[in-house]
Amino acid sequence: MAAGGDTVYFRGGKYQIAESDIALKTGIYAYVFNLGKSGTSGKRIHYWAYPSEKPVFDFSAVNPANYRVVAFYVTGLWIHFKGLEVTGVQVNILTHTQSESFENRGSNNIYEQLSMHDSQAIGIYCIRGSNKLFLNCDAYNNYDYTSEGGNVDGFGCHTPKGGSGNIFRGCRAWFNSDDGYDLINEEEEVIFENCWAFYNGYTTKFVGVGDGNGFKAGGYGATPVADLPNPIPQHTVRNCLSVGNKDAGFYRNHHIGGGIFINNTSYKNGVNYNMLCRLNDNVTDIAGYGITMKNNLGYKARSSEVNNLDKPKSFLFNNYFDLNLTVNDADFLSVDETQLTAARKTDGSLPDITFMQIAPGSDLVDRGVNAGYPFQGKGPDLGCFESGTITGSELLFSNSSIQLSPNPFYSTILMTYEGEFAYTILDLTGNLLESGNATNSAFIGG
Ligand SMILES: [Ca+2]
Ligand SMILES: [Ca+2]
Ligand SMILES: [Ca+2]
Repeated sequence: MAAGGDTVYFRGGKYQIAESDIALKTGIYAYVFNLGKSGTSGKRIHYWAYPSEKPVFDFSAVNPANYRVVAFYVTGLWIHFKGLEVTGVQVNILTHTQSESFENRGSNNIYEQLSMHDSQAIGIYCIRGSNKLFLNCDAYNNYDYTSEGGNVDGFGCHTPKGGSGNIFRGCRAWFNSDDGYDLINEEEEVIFENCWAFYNGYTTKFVGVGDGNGFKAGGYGATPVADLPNPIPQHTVRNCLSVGNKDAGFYRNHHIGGGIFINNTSYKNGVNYNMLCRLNDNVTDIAGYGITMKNNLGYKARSSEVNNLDKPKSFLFNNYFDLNLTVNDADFLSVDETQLTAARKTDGSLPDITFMQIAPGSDLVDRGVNAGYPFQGKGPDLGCFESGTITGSELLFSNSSIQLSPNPFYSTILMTYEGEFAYTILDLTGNLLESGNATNSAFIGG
């Protein structure tokens, strides 16, 4: 049996899962793979694709009558999934229901380079656990055509109080029949960085099905006030891209106050930015207040660029809707949406695309305010892609140390590393600039 620090490799090819493989049935749930075994602090159990191979887990033959199907049920801690593909997860209940490709209940887990697609199930459904990283995952073509259809999100994060430190980075969600990312019922702050959402709320033939928000960043539905978290968490969405979703690109979903949106790009959504909030009673809908928005960009909303934003009661800096500028196709290197589904790079990171990249000479260049993140030129550009990206940077791994030698040097560096790490920054002549310790990631310098 795997223990902390071990790696279980899955060779490439198709794994046809059978109904007899169901590990556990409890209540209305059938859990196929029951992953309750934990690693230990800093020593994860790794369930990884064998290098450069693609294992595909096909659940299309698992269809137990009257059960919700959870393909991977993850209650263990300190687990790292990487490179697995999950498809064909079924729904067989005709009334309100849901199935899930992954359900997470453990803490300190990493979900990396996973692909959840062509199922009737939510990609990753996270309802317990803290300090999880969802890195470079894709959820697409997930549509429940058996029951009501509109309950399949690409990613859902709904952890109760204590489930803090959850981050989505470099993920994509498209053609999920409900929302791309959904945080309704999330009781701790969640961070989205460099994530994309497009064509959610539609079938692959663009038939409208569910809610269809790219980023549903909050809300508590009809939850009574006494059951709400205190304080109400305020999620951060930055450097994210939302395109052609059925409803809003970025949506507050009746959340109580607040929320942080920095350097996002919203294009051709029903509403590009819908900041609809509620008063503390969680009943009275009201225009968004206490919202922090910096350097956001929108273009070609189908019905409205910005809805439900109380500008005097929010903290707005250098957003396109308040600046004296014109956004048109000439501001971008490309408006070719087909680039959104380009293959990821070999390290799993998002593909380099020209779509929505700011063209040289555009009046969107350097029009942002310094939001505390790296930028090129005199200021951040508007939107999710900073122009003039440094090339020639390199990462050299030696033992447990990393040397960064971009030229010229960023004033701030985001270091992402699995587990705890120590860092020391020296200048070219060997003088100590900074040192410290961090877990998973750290912003250094600035
Ligand atoms: Ca949803
Ligand atoms: Ca322009
Ligand atoms: Ca700039």
